Amino acid sequence: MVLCKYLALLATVFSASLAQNTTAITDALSALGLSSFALAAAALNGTSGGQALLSTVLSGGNYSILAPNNDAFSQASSLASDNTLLVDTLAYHILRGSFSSSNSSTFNLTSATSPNHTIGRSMLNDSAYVTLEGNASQAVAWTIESNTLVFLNQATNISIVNSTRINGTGLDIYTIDGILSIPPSMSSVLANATNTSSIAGLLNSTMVPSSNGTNDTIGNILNAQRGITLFAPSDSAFSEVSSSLPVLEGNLTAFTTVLQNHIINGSTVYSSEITNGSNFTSAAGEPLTFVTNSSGTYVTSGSTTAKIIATDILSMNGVVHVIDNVFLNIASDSSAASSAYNSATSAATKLASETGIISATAPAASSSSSSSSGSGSSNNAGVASVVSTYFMTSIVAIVSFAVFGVFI
Ligand SMILES: *[C@@H]1O[C@H](CO)[C@@H](O)[C@H](O)[C@H]1NC(C)=O
Ligand SMILES: *[C@@H]1O[C@H](CO)[C@@H](O)[C@H](O)[C@H]1NC(C)=O
Ligand SMILES: *[C@@H]1O[C@H](CO)[C@@H](O)[C@H](O)[C@H]1NC(C)=O
Ligand SMILES: *[C@@H]1O[C@H](CO)[C@@H](O)[C@H](O)[C@H]1NC(C)=O
Ligand SMILES: *[C@@H]1O[C@H](CO)[C@@H](O)[C@H](O)[C@H]1NC(C)=O
Ligand SMILES: *[C@@H]1O[C@H](CO)[C@@H](O)[C@H](O)[C@H]1NC(C)=O
Ligand SMILES: *[C@@H]1O[C@H](CO)[C@@H](O)[C@H](O)[C@H]1NC(C)=O
Ligand SMILES: *[C@@H]1O[C@H](CO)[C@@H](O)[C@H](O)[C@H]1NC(C)=O
Ligand SMILES: *[C@@H]1O[C@H](CO)[C@@H](O)[C@H](O)[C@H]1NC(C)=O
Ligand SMILES: *[C@@H]1O[C@H](CO)[C@@H](O)[C@H](O)[C@H]1NC(C)=O
Ligand SMILES: *[C@@H]1O[C@H](CO)[C@@H](O)[C@H](O)[C@H]1NC(C)=O
Ligand SMILES: CC(=O)N[C@H]1CO[C@H](CO)[C@@H](O)[C@@H]1O
Repeated sequence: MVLCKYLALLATVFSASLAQNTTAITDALSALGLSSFALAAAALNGTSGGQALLSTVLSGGNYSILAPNNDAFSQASSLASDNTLLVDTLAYHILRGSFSSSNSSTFNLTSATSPNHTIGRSMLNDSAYVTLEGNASQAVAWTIESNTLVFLNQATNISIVNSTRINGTGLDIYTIDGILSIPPSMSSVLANATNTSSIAGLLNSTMVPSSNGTNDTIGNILNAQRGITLFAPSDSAFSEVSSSLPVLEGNLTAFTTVLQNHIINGSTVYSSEITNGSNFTSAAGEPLTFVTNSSGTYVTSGSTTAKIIATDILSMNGVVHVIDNVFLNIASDSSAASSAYNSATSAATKLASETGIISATAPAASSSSSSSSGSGSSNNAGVASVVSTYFMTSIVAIVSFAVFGVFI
């Protein structure tokens, strides 16, 4: 019935490679009881984007399909009325690559050696929903909690409830018990995540001149960047420095530099890419160094070390990690910032073809820095004079330079 219609459709519209093993696919989908998923996939035929997605996935290569079960679909009324959202949502449910090393049925989307969080890349690359660096497609993050695989950043727990490999194809199908939501903009992620309402409010209420000469919130300016890793101080971290904040906010230059020292510009660095001893360059051009030990992972900027207390909060244009301290670091190095941004941008071209688990060994973010490591105070003095020159001549230039960290 539904399945047969779906398969007939695929056979006529799409490449022969699927038709080759129609029987196996029919068996797999019906054995998994995925009639709603089959119906949704069939609806992809209605748009050119959907046809492109299906023909890519079905014409060869390894993909892992996270197929919501019928109960999950029955609760997703908004999908039915919006074809673009349907295509993009289904694209977010298809991971690039195979995550299972054996042909046998398993619920595991990862190997035992994976880091706590496992990150894979989906097929979602519509710029209406994802603006990562290098046109990378959006990531999906999951973890194992009490022997159950759970997807992160979802309003409710979504788990894998069954899986199968379709013989004769590169396709693994994992049945999941919910529909994954696509990561929203960084400002809405911050407004919604646990412990990040202070920074959300601060970014939303601080107006700065944007590159086109109009005033805009820092939140909107950050949302417009491609590839941002934000180390977001928690609400309690902000309350501990509350006496410094008004002073800082009164000086846009200092405020912007402090904020930049919480950001890696041009690179979306997931927790799996942060290893003991890794060293990235902040958007202010200063080192962000990482230490992992039995009590957790820590990040240092200037003289302040913070513990990373939540990771891999995905956004449309990057990722947020929550930290338990504010880096009140006004040091900056513009040439180190541009050089790090430039090398991140060139490394990012590889991301579009990335498959499998995203980890530190994958071709991902790299950092480079030509920063001289002089003492804090002499560095600050040099930066301060550069900053005040800019500040006097053109606040528009300094702030947009400062926020983007790349344009000079
Ligand atoms: C899991 O999938 C297999 C086929 O791969 C099927 O035989 C079995 O009934 C499914 N179990 C559930 C609980 O859906
Ligand atoms: C699927 O798309 C093809 C090509 O656009 C069209 O010929 C066919 O009628 C469509 N089928 C359905 C069921 O919409
Ligand atoms: C692993 O990730 C889960 C979900 O984010 C978190 O609750 C747990 O504390 C993490 N465990 C470790 C050891 O980091
Ligand atoms: C915010 O979180 C709530 C509960 O976790 C969820 O229902 C809602 O959809 C989220 N809103 C956004 C904009 O992500
Ligand atoms: C897939 O092939 C393997 C061996 O290649 C076989 O053991 C397994 O039963 C097949 N699965 C299905 C669903 O036919
Ligand atoms: C199709 O799948 C069956 C098992 O389901 C397998 O025996 C057969 O080799 C597959 N055919 C092709 C052409 O790969
Ligand atoms: C930003 O502030 C405006 C008005 O102050 C408010 O309406 C909006 O909800 C805020 N947005 C976020 C993401 O906090
Ligand atoms: C931007 O804000 C500044 C400071 O509040 C103000 O002087 C300026 O007129 C504003 N510019 C625009 C284009 O609104
Ligand atoms: C200026 O840039 C901001 C992004 O920072 C954007 O929201 C705004 O619409 C732009 N304004 C004009 C007039 O282009
Ligand atoms: C703003 O902060 C910078 C350091 O980042 C400092 O050099 C400058 O003097 C401050 N400006 C004012 C008006 O206090
Ligand atoms: C990080 O890189 C910077 C710039 O290359 C260097 O000065 C600093 O010593 C490095 N820190 C660590 C802990 O490796
Ligand atoms: C069903 C299954 O194979 N579960 C395994 C998934 O991986 C975790 C961690 O490696 C194991 O503990 C489960 O037994």
